[in-house]
Amino acid sequence: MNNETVTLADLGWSAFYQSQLSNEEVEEQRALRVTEVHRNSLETLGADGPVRVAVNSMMAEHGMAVGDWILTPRDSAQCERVLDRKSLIRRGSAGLEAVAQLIAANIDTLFIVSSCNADFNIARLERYLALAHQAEVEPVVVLTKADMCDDPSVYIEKARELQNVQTITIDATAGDTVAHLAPWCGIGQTVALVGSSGVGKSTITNTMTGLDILTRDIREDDAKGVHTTTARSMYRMVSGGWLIDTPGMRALRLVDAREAVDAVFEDISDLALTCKFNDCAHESEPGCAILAAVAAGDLDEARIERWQKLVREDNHAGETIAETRARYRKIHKENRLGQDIRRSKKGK
Ligand SMILES: Nc1nc2c(ncn2[C@@H]2O[C@H](COP(=O)(O)OP(=O)(O)O)[C@@H](O)[C@H]2O)c(=O)[nH]1
Ligand SMILES: [Mg+2]
Repeated sequence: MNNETVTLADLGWSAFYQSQLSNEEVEEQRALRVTEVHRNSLETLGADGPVRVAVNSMMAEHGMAVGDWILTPRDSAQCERVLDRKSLIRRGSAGLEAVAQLIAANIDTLFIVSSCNADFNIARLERYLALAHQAEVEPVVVLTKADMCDDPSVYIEKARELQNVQTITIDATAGDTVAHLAPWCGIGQTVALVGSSGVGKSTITNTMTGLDILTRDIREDDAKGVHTTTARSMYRMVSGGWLIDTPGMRALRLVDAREAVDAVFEDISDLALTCKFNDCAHESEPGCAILAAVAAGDLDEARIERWQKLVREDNHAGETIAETRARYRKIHKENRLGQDIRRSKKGK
């Protein structure tokens, strides 16, 4: 991010944030954008350059993400307020914890990266679309390795299954990537990348920033604070915007995303509202609008299955520890019951 001076507008400041400030705050406070989040401190950038801010209890309670805007008095580095976010990417944490981790705030665009090859997978793209929808970030599907594929238009065609989503194909290693992604990467704009390993996220990052971040790739365990100093999280792009790359971006799971999943499958979820039973499982129930549409050839069964899978996954992600334990207990009990029945049958 070098030491060149930036204005608040360069950093993405807009009326959305300005309007949150009282007159007093306008006079006495300064706005800083969070570029790195560590356990006890944050790195931030403002109109007067970088400022290190100690994490106080208010921030700890609020939860901080790279990309956040905070206010401090002009002559101190004591954070007094975290401004409302226009977007927030969270993820469900691994294991039995029900707490969501904050990954990145105030992003404008989520580049959902896949390749013009076997990595291309509609179900995965749909999951990321739900994520973008939930985070209130504009999704753009970026298909890399177009240069290694005979006919990239095949993938554009497949991506049409994703409703109303912009899709572009690029060669991430080529310099013209900067021009292709420019509409989302200009001054004041912030982007993040998601996608499987090997699809070209680091290559895009290097091309867009002119840096060589590839060689010091962030490791997933950074999220636990193990290697927090290996990489910065918010990079300036050559086109003027910002790219947020945090370890948590690598393993995103949906949490509390039922509404977002339904939005990605709007045609199906709308139709489901007209089923006879409001807890219809769309399996064999009478009066099921979904089954009727499939029978009439109006709906693709594979899409319905993908929708249900995401809904199920989200149900589990949103449950509390107690609910997870109860679910496991129930499964365990059913298994035991099954064993008992089998055993008693054998015994006969
Ligand atoms: N030819 C070509 N190679 C690419 C493209 N995108 C990525 N690669 C190559 O694919 C490999 C994996 O890319 P990388 O950026 O490390 O993927 P990441 O795991 O998503 O960060 C590297 O060898 C890249 O040079 C592309 O659009 N065209
Ligand atoms: Mg990488």
